[in-house]
Amino acid sequence: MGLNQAARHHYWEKGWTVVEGVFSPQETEALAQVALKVAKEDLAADQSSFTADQSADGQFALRKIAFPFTKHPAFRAFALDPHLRVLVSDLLGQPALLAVDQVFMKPPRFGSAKPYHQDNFYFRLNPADQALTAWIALDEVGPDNGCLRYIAGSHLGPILPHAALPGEPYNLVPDPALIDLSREVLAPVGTCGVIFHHPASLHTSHRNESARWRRGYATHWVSPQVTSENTTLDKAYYLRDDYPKDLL
Ligand SMILES: O=C(O)CCC(=O)C(=O)O
Repeated sequence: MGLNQAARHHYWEKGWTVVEGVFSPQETEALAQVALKVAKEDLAADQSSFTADQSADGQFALRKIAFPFTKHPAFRAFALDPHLRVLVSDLLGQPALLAVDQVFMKPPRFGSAKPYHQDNFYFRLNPADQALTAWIALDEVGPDNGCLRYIAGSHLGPILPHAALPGEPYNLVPDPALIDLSREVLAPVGTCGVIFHHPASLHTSHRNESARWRRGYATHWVSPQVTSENTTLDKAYYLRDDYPKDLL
């Protein structure tokens, strides 16, 4: 099933769109459990501030699983789900190739904020209109547990200069004076839903203040025409020998 007209319009006008119920509750819950297992393994191997948060009482929690596609076959099956790919292709107007992925973890009452940023400051993809992020909700996500927030229409503006936040070298952010918070819109989404956002969309998420998890599986897609000004696509998944040939 493809994307409806209203969802497509919202994406191109505002810079993101929410599609509920893309995955089944069973498969989503199974992947959420895999995410916990992989995060535990990753945390055992690396508790550096680049990947983990530390609470006031000294507990560690993984903030992000890097390259989950390479770490467990369940991520691979999930990311290459045919329904998801149809929706991505609909937005790109081109065949969709999976380039890279990550899971953003926010444990209950612990997960830290992700400050405002534009993905294309990091990725440098061209043409940006033929690339997007599909952020898959592995939990019900609302204002209390750190839903995504967007600056409406920011994808139509330039990529802003970003600089590291004091004490958070992994978080590169634009000058707050350049972010028009009056245009901020929250994007709650149910478990199994997907938020698609443009690489130039300014987005953020707050700390998880709730007693429940907030896990988001971010899959980053490009069309065959897209190139990067940096090394983002050098190890793109669609270049791997084990990427299904019929999806190229
Ligand atoms: O999940 C988050 O809090 C951040 C997500 C994000 O920055 C992204 O998917 O590009």
